[in-house]
Amino acid sequence: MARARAVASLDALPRAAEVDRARPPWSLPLPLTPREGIAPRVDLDDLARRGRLLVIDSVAHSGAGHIGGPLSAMDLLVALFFRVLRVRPDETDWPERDRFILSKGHSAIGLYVVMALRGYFPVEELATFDSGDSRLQGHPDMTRLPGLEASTGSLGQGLAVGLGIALGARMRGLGFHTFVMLGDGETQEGMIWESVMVAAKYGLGNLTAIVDCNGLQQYGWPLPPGEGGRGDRRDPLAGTRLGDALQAFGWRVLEIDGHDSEAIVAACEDARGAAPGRQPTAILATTVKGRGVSFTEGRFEWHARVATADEVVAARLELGLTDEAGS
Ligand SMILES: Cc1ncc(C[n+]2csc(CCOP(=O)(O)OP(=O)(O)O)c2C)c(N)n1
Repeated sequence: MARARAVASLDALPRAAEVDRARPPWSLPLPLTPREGIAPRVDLDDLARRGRLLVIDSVAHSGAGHIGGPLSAMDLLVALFFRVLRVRPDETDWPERDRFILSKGHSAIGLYVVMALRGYFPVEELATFDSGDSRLQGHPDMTRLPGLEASTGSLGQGLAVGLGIALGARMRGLGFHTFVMLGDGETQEGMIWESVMVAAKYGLGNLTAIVDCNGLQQYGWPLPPGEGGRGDRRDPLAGTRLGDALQAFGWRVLEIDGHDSEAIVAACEDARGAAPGRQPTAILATTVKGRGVSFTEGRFEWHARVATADEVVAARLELGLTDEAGS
């Protein structure tokens, strides 16, 4: 990916590697005792607010990256890593761990932020995001960062990887669950539907797809038909009912508010509990692209914009992460 030009005022940013290391705004009730599998009770909404600021901050620090998708997915990622996934951040090759694949790999910074908060690596390492020698590449690279189950970024591929893992688990008699997160725009990729068919054919109840349904893609769909200032921006999914299509292929479908932490946890546990029924589950999570900050919400321009210094400060204020204790 071409690196965006750093703005002149970037030096004024509260950088993870400098200012924030002295007084982390994301200070948590650590340690999170990772070997318990599920993290002890913490406020998921509070974590998500911290996560959103870290996304904006890390992208501003690196000068390139995505904002809209990571922010729409943040509540899903936090709920998964803190309540749903049975993982051991200090033992990433634990054979019985649940598998999570971020098929919409451009939202990598959202995943890294949550992994850092969960204890996979130091939060300070987020300051290396997207630099050449970093473990935290712009798109997930499983050869660099332990804890990633797949390298993604070319949309459409993650569900195929997940179904292979789920099928392998079945054949080896392992009881873990595989979760794959997709973008709603990503479901336009044909390979998704090949995977949907195969997962149903083999009755992979141990596979769950979570679709981040934020209704926008890279260039939004802000123009009515015929007004194509930058190609044809009409929504090619308009009129397609994703849930009906998945059900027709033999999947269970759950529809939830993707910003409601309890609903997310309940749907994921429902999917896990339904595994013996041999029907894969799709969780269609309605979200808002850029969720959490007024000037990024619902704006396709923030798909991959870099915040200015003023915008970082404004986001911090809106997210309520400004007081003395940094809480
Ligand atoms: C095969 C492929 N085509 C195009 C892209 C470029 N691209 C990156 S993100 C994106 C939009 C994805 O939209 P969606 O899946 O809805 O993700 P979200 O809105 O959650 O960011 C596109 C077209 C890509 N990464 N891979």
